[in-house]
Amino acid sequence: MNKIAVVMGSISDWPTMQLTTQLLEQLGLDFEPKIISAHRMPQELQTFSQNAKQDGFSVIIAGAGGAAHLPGMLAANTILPVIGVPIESHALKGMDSLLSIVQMPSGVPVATTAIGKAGAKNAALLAAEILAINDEQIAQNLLDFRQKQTEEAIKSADQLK
Ligand code: RP5
Repeated sequence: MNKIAVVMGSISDWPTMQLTTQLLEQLGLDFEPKIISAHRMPQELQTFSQNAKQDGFSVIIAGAGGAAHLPGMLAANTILPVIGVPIESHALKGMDSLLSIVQMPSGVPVATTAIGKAGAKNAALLAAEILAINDEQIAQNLLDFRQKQTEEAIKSADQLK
């Protein structure tokens, strides 16, 4: 339990999704990175998403770019919360990814983050927040993260001198 799947559509998404796994690691969370392409690996997508809950996953983070059907198709096959990260694509700068992830039909939700790096990091934090509801250690790790972030923001004013 409390395991997070970090799924991406292609190895080309890894530089972005690595920001997710780095933050999960920093927060002390258990995660598994995977490449599952909605279009190139439809069978694998179905098998993974249908078994994810019984395989011990609690949250799925899914990053994809372009015609980014991965998060929505994972969500179609599971009631685990799915967080979608729109990868910044070359052609349309991630607007394509964002719109194809965020515009889910009613009944099958995907919690969609910002495009690119900020979204990848926030996906990790959102997953941690979901798990923190029932885990005091994760909650404390998140509070520590926030505290450090605040201190760094305050300290950054030193650079103005
Ligand atoms: C999507 O297509 C992936 O998520 C990736 O962002 C995009 C391009 O994939 P590659 O052609 O770089 O493998 O499925």
